[in-house]
Amino acid sequence: RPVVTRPETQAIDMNSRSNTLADRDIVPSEQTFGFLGLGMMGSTIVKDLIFTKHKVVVWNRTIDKCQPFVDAGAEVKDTPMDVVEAADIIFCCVSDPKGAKDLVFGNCGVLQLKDLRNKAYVEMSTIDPDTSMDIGEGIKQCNGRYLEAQIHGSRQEAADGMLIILAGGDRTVFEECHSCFKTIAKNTFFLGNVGNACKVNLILQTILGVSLVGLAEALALADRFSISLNDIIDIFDLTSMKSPLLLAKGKEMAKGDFNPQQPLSHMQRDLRLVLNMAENLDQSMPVTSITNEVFKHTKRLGYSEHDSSAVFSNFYP
Ligand code: NA7
Repeated sequence: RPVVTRPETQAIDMNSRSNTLADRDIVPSEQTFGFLGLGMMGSTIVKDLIFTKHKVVVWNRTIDKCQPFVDAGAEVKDTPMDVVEAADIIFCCVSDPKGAKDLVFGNCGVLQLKDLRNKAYVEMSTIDPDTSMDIGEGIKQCNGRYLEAQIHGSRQEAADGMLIILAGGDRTVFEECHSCFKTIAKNTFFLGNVGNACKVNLILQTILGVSLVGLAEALALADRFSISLNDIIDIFDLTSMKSPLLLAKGKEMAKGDFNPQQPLSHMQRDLRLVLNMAENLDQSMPVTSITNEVFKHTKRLGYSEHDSSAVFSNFYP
């Protein structure tokens, strides 16, 4: 089996700007915004918030990643708790539900501050509804306000300011985040109670995951017939089935270019969360279950950090 090399980590380009920002006429909120988690998504978001003149205080587990943001004008703090102390509205954007909970309930976490009056906490990490409700309850018990603001879109869409924000929880927080959301997203939806936005986000991810496996399996069959994958994609483009995302993913599969826009490990995490959610409802999800197995196996092949389109590799011996 060929050795799979990890994709190169791309350094954030602090000077790049999404073209959309010029047209959006953003008047920055006067509030101070905290940001926990400077991964690929978090970095891209914070970079644009600083550019649009928001006051930002940052923290990241690996502290070195904070330096470019400090150079660009942000303040850095030693712990999540310190960020909460310094900010009015705190965003969190980390890998998974466990990380999201650690930052709230853990040592030096948000709740160590005990009194969150006049503070609002906004969860952007992709999480399941139960985790969001637990976090929301913890924040509320300390008199804080809570909003889940799930970010739907790829890393490129984040860089283009073209995310979709799916929010649920405290509507006043949603409104107070307006200038931040306008900076990073093309659309925002307020979907009611805590949990609703997480459900909608995970349902969209189910459509994506299942579609990618279908696309990969079909292209692998074409390849076995020695039919050009580019021909298949060109014809697919002319059909009513076409979608910009599937076309882009098909091209990546044809080229074997799995530069991570939506890491495969995140896709599999989402499918796992979907299946747990469905399990609690006794909802049958046979296709999603198989899709999850395919992604799990592709992770074992070494493609966790590649793009979700690397699921194509699963169909080669
Ligand atoms: P990345 O680029 O993989 O970054 C993950 C970030 O999460 C990074 O800042 C990590 O810190 C941080 N992280 C992960 N686990 C923890 C724990 N346990 N405690 C503290 N911090 C943690 O992911 P993306 O930026 O692409 O995506 C982030 C979210 O946005 C994800 O939920 C997507 O679905 C949407 P590190 O730098 O490794 O110290």
